[in-house]
Amino acid sequence: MSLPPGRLPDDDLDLAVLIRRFEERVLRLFAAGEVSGTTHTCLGQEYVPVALAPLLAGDFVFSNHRGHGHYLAHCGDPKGLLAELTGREGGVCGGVGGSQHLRRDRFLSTGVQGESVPAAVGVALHYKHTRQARIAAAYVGDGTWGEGAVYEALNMAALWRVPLLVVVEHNRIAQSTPTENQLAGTIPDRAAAFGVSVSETDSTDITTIRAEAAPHVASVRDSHTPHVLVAHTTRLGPHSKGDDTRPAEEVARLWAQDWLAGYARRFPAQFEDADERARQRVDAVVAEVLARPLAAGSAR
Ligand SMILES: Cc1ncc(C[n+]2csc(CCOP(=O)(O)OP(=O)(O)O)c2C)c(N)n1
Repeated sequence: MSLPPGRLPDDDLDLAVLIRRFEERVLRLFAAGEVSGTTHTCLGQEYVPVALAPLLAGDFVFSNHRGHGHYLAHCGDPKGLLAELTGREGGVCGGVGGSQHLRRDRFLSTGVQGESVPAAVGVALHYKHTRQARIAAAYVGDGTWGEGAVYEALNMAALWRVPLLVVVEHNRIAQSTPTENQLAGTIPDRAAAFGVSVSETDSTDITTIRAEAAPHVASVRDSHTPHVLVAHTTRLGPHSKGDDTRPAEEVARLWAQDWLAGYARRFPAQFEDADERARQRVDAVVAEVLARPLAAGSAR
């Protein structure tokens, strides 16, 4: 049965709302002293990994400092993630990695900007040599195009023709620096300089983004040609915890355009059901995880 235009399948909406409620709770838990190390949330950007996750099942996903949504979309497992953030038993990495350093199966995140792209090229080269139909995907921010490693990696990826997908979550800010103050030219032009193909999307609709990305992901997989997918998006939250240096009016303007609130206005009944499920799930995850003992290797 086809859905009305713009209406998301329940699974996609459930996952996106779960990520939103999870991230909101992480900020509250941080304020309560329950989170070890630092944390960066993906508030406003949830829909990007939700859109891409089904296209990348079985692939290697590299994530960055803002990786909770990536982890939840690609691996599920909110309990393992929360236990990792709070240094409790059962954390993805035994409570040692924290928010930015998650490793599980074919998922790896790093807090070092740009570090993932060369590593992803290596994994992609391995997949090519061993004739696996897998690709390596790396999520990076637009600010990470200030890192030289990204260009060395793109150079080798194009030269060696490896199945690499770079997903740029282009939120127009890097910590406190607006993109226009630090990026000369454009990201597509920079990728094109290496002969790497680029696609861009402004959409916040999960179904649309997935449909747009599908042929590019298929081409990376089938033709072993790297691709850069630029998703124009919005960071609604602070860079990390309470460090939003943008004027309050600008942040208010961004929240007024929140993609999820817009969805809730268009499909209120479906949204309310999904929201209730997400809130209950996050409540249950928090209650269970915080009742666990601290992990032996935890930094707390
Ligand atoms: C090599 C390196 N330099 C600096 C930092 C500190 N740092 C963490 S996130 C960040 C900004 C990242 O901006 P962007 O890539 O646009 O991603 P966003 O935070 O907007 O998602 C900075 C400077 C770092 N983690 N790694």
